[in-house]
Amino acid sequence: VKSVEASIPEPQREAWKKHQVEGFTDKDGFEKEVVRHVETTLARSLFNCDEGAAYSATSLAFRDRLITEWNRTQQRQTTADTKRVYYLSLEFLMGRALDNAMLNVGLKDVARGGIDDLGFRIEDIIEQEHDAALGNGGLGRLAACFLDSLASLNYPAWGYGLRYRYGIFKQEIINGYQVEVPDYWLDFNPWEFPRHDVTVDIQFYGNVRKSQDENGKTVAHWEGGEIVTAVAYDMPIPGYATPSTNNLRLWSSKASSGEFDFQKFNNGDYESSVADQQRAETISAVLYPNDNLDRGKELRLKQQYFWVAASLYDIVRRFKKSKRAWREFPDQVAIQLNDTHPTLAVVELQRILVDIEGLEWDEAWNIVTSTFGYTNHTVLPEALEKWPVGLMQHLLPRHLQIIYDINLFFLQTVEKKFPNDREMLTSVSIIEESQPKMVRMAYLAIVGSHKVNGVAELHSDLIQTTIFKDFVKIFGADKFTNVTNGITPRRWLHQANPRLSELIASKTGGHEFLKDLTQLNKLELSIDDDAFRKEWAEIKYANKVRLTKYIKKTLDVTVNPAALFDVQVKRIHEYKRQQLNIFGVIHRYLALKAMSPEERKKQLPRVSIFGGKAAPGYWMAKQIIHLINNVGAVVNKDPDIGDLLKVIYLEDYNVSKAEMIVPASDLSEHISTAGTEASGTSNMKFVLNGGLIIGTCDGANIEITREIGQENIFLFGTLSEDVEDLRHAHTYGSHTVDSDLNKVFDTIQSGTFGEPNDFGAMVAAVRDHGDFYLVSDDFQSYIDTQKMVDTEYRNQDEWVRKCIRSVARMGFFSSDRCINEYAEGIWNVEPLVVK
Ligand code: TH1
Repeated sequence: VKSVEASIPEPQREAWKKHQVEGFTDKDGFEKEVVRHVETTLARSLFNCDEGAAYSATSLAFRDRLITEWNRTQQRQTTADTKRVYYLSLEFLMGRALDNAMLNVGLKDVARGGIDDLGFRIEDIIEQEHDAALGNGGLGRLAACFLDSLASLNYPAWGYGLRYRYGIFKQEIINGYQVEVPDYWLDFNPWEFPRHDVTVDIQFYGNVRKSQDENGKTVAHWEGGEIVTAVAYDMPIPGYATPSTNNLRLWSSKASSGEFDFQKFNNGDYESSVADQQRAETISAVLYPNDNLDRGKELRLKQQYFWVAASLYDIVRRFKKSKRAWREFPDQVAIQLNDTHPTLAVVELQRILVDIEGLEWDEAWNIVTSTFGYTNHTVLPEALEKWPVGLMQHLLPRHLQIIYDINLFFLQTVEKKFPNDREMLTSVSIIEESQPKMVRMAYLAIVGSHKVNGVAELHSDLIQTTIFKDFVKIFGADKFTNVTNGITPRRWLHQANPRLSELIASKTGGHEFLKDLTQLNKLELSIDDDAFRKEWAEIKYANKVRLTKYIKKTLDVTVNPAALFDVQVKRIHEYKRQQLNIFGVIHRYLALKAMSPEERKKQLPRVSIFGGKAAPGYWMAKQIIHLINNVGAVVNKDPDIGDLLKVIYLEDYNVSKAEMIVPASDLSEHISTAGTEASGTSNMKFVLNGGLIIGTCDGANIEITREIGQENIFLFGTLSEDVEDLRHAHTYGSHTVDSDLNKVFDTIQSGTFGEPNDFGAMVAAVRDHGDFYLVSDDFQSYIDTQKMVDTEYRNQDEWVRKCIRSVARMGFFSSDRCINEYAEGIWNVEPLVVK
């Protein structure tokens, strides 16, 4: 393998070296770069440079700096010829890049000074950036946190995804209803590098012809159909306090040059040749806005194959340059499947090895299964991907054949292990014998990988004992493992809450905790330090004031920053139970209304803050949003209530808003029906920022409780092992709803929050249709637990102590720990330090 340097002939090397870009290191150098970019790259006069232009120029200056280290990292990885990790994810919820880049390269203070000299405030410049919102929620944000950790820990790793022209829609709330507006984010994106020379032609449709080679072996040829071209766009991913800068490669679709039909064009059919062009571009046009839901759309399957095929072509091309034998592929390449969305990669690699490279099936299959790992993120049946066999046959005829062969050989091994067990065979078959027949993607992912992991302990136990239990019998328990999710402390503490990060640094011996989060435990030594606790509380208050101002500005509602801020921000979903929260709020409102003015004066003021998007086609989720807004409209202007209760719906919740909201929370809600939330990761962010949790025994809440101590968390509700029995009882026994919840329902149906029939279906889901999410079972313990919260919040000194103790014990939840577990237990890769 030649390094780039070696490819330049000796006599010219001097000139190249002399002019190598190093990037600025001080304020003067930074200012020079900004001014140069304003004048040349942006072609603007210095005298009409607004905040937008200043943002652009600042980003370009930092981008230039990143490129140098990025090139160096890539060269180092290529020459070292070590194993790389490829993280395949249909979603990367990156948020903003500038602040992160400044902090990771350690030049934010330099930039602050420079920006100030040039007449701007750095906070205003940061605010100019449009979020890169190529994801729905936790799954996409997890991928983004993983990229940060991979780079920070110096792992040679690439992310592969799709470059959607439209990210997750922008949410507007109009008359209390969610309205979706397209998110066109690419107008100016300084963080991406188009690689017009890195393209891959991707085939769809067509048919399969079989022939015999000279040895009489049958060879499959996938012919005809249509071709779409994938173009690479690269984004540098800087590590924190290390020169390592990894790559996120996103594919964009365009018509292949052959596709622009010159025949049609010459025949004067210009319009239809342009239409072909646009059809090709549609593939990477839009992110599907469903979280935890599979809708089985043909275009989604096209997206998946397009992205997977381009990525594998790229990975294989890189491997082939090393001139190694194929059996060494798994020593050079680890590919992680982020949920089942990239599962076709298993089939595509088998196809490349067998059909194109001519390997024997078994040898190829060994390589494939040693290469892949599969992470499951949900047990919800509506989220488990299945594709109709007919659709697969039409779109990817050769892949369907390979899937049938994979299934055949797999079922043969099952048959050997469990002779005459027909039930077992039908239950684990990759092909579901339904009408129509379906390909079960999770089963394919399990069969095609050497490790399968869940994302929190309870979740990993559940997949091994429920949805995948037969596979544990077949493959053994060792194939299944847990890697509890984590979050990057760089973005979710240092960047989102700079004052808290400084305070922690002052008590733990500098910012080392950002590289080793377990060092937070030193904070416990300072817990009796009055000045420390005072400063801690002041920071929380300042963060709440900031959110208060934002609420005033955007919603024109005045809230009291001294009130308890109770926050639930996440995708809207029945299983996440925002309806339980709002029913609780209505209950609180009714209780306040029933009090005498004297009694009211003794109550603790509370602000209930909601935020999150509903999938556009998820009617019930949209009803929930509507109810919350309608309750807010009544409560917030009720003179009896005043500051005692405010209900806020924050529009368009996204990563950059989370960075403002999370540090301002006193209490956050993670109240899913037990057994439904695989992990949750915002729970970790809230605790890390000095907020407490009210939550169910679900997902990572359980491990958070174990780490921070049960006296520091407000747990309530049904346990996962009791869920099935309760559901059964609701449907087959008599299901009654307690009187407090019935009063809430009666109030809703009396038309207090709109028309009497507005929320009939939401009420009926609990009262009459089996209450699948156990809202009625958990309501009373939820209300009682919220009462305990009120009581405990009054004792501010003890509350602050609980917050500090919790933060001190959160070290486990760094995504660095999580990535190290993947590296050791699944990928078998080592860090590679640059320079
Ligand atoms: C989420 C899970 O719901 C959440 O509990 C978990 O913390 C997160 O993944 C990260 O592990 C999921 N998001 C999606 C999105 C789609 C399909 C399945 C899931 S599971 C589109």
